[in-house]
Amino acid sequence: MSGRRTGQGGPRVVTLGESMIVLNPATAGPLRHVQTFHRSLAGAESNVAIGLVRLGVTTGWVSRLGDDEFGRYALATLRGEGVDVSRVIIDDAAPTAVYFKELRAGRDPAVYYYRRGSAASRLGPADIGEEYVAGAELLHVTGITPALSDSCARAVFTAIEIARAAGVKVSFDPNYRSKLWSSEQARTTMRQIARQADIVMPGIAEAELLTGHQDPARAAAALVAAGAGLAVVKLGAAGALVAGGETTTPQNVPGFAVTPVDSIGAGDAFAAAFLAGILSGQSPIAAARQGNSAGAMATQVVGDWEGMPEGDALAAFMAGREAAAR
Ligand code: KDG
Repeated sequence: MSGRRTGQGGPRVVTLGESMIVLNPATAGPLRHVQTFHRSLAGAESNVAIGLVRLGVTTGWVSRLGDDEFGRYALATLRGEGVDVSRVIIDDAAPTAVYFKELRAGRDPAVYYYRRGSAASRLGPADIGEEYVAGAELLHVTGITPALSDSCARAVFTAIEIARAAGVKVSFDPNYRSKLWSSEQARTTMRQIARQADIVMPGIAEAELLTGHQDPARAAAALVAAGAGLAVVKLGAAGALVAGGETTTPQNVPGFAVTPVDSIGAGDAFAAAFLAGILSGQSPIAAARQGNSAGAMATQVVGDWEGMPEGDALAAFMAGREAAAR
């Protein structure tokens, strides 16, 4: 998958989905007691887009944003990070979505969404530029977008159809969000997507949801048997299991021991660095090691994308080199 598709001026990777304003609490505990929030941007697909761009891979993000202050902030942030936002539609009929994080000692944060009826939930098949997707090397989709609305689900399947017809690889991170749909709805739709994807990157629980196997190695093998070219099950701090390609038996790629300050976005950092590795011709094992490193690094910074590493920082982390603190 290394090398540029010829005759196209667009980004190497295209992704689509919803970005929201995230309000990060300044203090831990139930939100009713939190007085101060720090505003930032969130959205699994735009997180991956930022991560890819930071690793030198041109990436475009397709979506709708409200014609409001938060929409303008989201657009400026993504543009500032170097993501191609030329296909983003400003929709004056609906707002940009918002979500709140709640910090809980010793556990992953809880999230509260205010996104129903948002501008991004109005994304539809007509918003997917055929040439834009067909000119890329990779289309990246997640299981969040089809959960937002029927038109979003159709947009995802349209993008996949365009990609497959044009020989563009498809990667899929299930990113199951139980607050958006039932596990039965999610399983049905996600299986349809996984079957058509070249690369499937679930977490342990998502791998079980997709395959019925609790054991990640069996789940990874089942995903490959169901049609995925490569299956990578993310195991959190324990690393990742890689199956498919030249890896006949699922192989464990160990993770890095770090003390997280914010785990949200680690999976997106993994996805970005893994995909960047594959796009640059690395083996799936080497790409997973790079993904594990980026995932660990992302947990060291508060925010969903702020901790996504640039190439130099990633290389230094992987080599065990620490930047001097003083
Ligand atoms: O993957 C991190 C995401 O959970 C976050 O940035 C917000 O897209 C998001 C979601 O739907 O939860």
